[in-house]
Amino acid sequence: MTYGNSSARGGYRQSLDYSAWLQPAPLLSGNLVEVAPWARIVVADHAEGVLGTAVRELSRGIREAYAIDPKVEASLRDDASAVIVGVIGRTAAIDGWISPHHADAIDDEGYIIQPILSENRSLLVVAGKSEVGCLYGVFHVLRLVRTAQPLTEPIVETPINPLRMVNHWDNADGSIERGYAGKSLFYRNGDIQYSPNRITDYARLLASVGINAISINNVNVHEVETKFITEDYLPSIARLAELFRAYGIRIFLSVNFAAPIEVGKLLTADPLDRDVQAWWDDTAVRIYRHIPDFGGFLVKADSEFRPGPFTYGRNHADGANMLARSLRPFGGLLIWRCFVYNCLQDWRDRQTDRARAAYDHFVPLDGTFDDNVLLQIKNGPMDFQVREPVSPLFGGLQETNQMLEVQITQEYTGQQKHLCYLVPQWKEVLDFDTFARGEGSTVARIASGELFGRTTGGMVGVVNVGDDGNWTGHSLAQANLYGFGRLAWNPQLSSETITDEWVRLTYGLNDRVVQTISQLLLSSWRTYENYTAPLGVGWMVNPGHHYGPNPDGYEYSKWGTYHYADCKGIGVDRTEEWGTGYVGQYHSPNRERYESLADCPDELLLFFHHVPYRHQLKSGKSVIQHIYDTHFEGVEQVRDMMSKWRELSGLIDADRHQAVMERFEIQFQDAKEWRDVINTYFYRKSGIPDEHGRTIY
Ligand code: GCV
Repeated sequence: MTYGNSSARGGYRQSLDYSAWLQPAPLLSGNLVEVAPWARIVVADHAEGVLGTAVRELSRGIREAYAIDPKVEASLRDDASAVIVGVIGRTAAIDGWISPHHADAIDDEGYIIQPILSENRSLLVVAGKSEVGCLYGVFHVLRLVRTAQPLTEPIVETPINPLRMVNHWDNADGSIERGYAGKSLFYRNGDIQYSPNRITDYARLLASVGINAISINNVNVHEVETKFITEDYLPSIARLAELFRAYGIRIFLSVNFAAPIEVGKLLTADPLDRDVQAWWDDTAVRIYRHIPDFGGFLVKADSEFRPGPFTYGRNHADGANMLARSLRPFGGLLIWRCFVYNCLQDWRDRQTDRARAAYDHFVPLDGTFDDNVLLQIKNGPMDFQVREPVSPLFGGLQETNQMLEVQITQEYTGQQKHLCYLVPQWKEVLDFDTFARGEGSTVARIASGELFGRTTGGMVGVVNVGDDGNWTGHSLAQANLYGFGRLAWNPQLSSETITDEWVRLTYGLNDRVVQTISQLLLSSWRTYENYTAPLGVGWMVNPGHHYGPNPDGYEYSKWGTYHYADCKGIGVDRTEEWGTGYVGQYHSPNRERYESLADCPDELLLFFHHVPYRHQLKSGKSVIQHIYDTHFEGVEQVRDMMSKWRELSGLIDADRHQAVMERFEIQFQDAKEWRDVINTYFYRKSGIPDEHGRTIY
């Protein structure tokens, strides 16, 4: 069941890289922070379950920050200073310290941090309505301690999104689809194998940013993983679930829609067949017997050759509701992905538009999904490109629970070899106004369920973690995981706040370090966009692995991913008047803005319009000159990033400095390749030279 590579790999569990954003504070600040008076005693009414985890995390954090071992006591002594951790209405020691007004402001997972200072004692109360609320409160306290911030005012926090989830695309053979940080943390050689210590360390990283759900296997469910729902695998999965449960994280499984045939030996997987429903009902009973707090199923159906209800002439709601009904008696959720399109398209056909597909499939079904179903919607209509418009399903679906899916793993954004910090991209998505209920109908409000008064909602990220010693391959890619969690907790946080927090927690409090790394992170998405596919056109990558430039790599393929560059111009006409009509899936005024060549934002121009190379952008440049300029500029920006990073030598630890430097060197070489391939491609297509006479091949 377990594997021993954490010790075999020479104790990387002690490395700074491994600690990620949970660095011991003295290491960060260079000297011990003055001991907080409350830190010597931790009061908690018991030390088991998630509250036990909270107490252990708090004790550990205090030990690391102040080099003292706090005493853990069951009740509060009259005159003692202490930190009290407890559940409102249950823990006697917090009675009277929490104002009803604060208590009313939090939900089940929220918390209140209440400092109480008097002449003779100093108390810090960390209270939640549940044990997991206490755990989140503890992590908040430790975040402040670790970044040397004052703890003098009350803090009242409650998560905006009910579900804050990561999806693993891990396979039983240990590989990870689109994984760039080593092998799976959960599997080896076709079996469930893991290091319990490593899983616990992972769970604490996730919980520290508020993640409360995890799906542990690839949405492309292969032969072995199809059997995860059987007695052969459930005992091991239950032990894994236990490790996550200690941190308030519920596990989900991706399931194969055809499992009734492949595992159950039925002749059909038709969602309206009674035997099929009974088979899934039995399966749910079996799973909950092993994992009483099992989260539910995640399903990719009728997508990229995965089986689904279409085979039986049924629709997505038939499929999703059938599974949801098996889970309902246990409080389980059924998450159904909307990444559905025709992946056997003919490139000659210019009317079929992959961008339209999700909306066309799902909007007609709005209102027909059960209450414990959530539709999981990728941020854009295509597939995690460096730049896409927001999926019009947000705002299109109004009577269905939904989740926003983003890709933390950098499939199309440099595969964790390149620095590409995606928090600013996700912020743009969350802040996008769909106008579905007039102004202010943002994606953030839709995903959380608030705008349409839904029963649940949330954010999910395809995670970027593997068994590499630093979790994410590129050390700085840890910031994407951290930022995802923080945004899922509160989409209103700014990119700057999240970035500043992460850098301080991970690299310490030196101002120069904080400013330099923050700036590198915050500019990196735009830099990556500059030297890769321009103006929202996407895709110009090598087929299959999706790394490196190949402008025609997908141009004559079946995947529906075309840019239509010829000698005169480039871009996809998705207008209602002349094109595929995709623009019509947006509400006004987005619809009019995208339809109009004059109003369409530059960065999405080629997503919505086919234009001549000399078409003038709002910036005043022609499309072709913009392409040349951004590609030359992008490479210079990477050069600049490298020199900024070089200047941090001596200010941060040598190991991480060196490892990141090596990644920058790869990024620099690759950015030059991108620049030259893309510029040359467009020069050869258009015959238009660069105004500045720079080298194009
Ligand atoms: C898990 C893209 C990726 C696939 C992925 C798919 C999905 O097409 O390239 O690897 O499959 O998205 O999101 O299901």
